[in-house]
Amino acid sequence: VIQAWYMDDSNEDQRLPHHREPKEFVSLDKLAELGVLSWRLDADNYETDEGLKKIREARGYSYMDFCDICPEKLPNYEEKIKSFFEEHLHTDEEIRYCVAGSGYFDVRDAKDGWIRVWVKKGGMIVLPAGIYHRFTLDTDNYIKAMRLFVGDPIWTPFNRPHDHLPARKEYLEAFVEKGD
Ligand code: KMT
Ligand code: NI
Repeated sequence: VIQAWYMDDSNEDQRLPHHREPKEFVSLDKLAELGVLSWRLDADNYETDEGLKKIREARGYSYMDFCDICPEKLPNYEEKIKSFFEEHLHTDEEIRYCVAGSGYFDVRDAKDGWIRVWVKKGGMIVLPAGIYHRFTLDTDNYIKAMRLFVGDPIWTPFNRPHDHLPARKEYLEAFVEKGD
């Protein structure tokens, strides 16, 4: 339910997979080294799932809502789709649990290459505060995601560059500088 790979640098449709030739897959361990955590959960039973409950308790994810990304349900759909795909960071974790559909979360690696993380039904992903990233639907054009947050949510995106933010500096110290 979660697969990741290095992207090519073609300017074709953002909803296409953009594999390199030959394909270069990225392991979930490598994602974890960048601070990107992931789990496989039972999306058909998210209301009662003990696995989800444990993660929420352990990580303090008290807030929860759903984001249904299709033209009928998302106000200002075209505008939002565009802004999701602008490279940005947040000052808090971005936590998404795909309960239907699928989508691509692109994250920057330590050398500024794009890794495309394909999250499908049952996949939950945590992007750490301060990582540059973006989101797009894939060619199936639909995702329903649970959004989680520690306390009152702050969704503000800071488009790149925002390198002076403490969240950015802390991210680099924790996950990038040590690795090189
Ligand atoms: C975000 O912050 O990029 C989003 O909420 C994208 C939609 S969640 C699948
Ligand atoms: Ni974001």
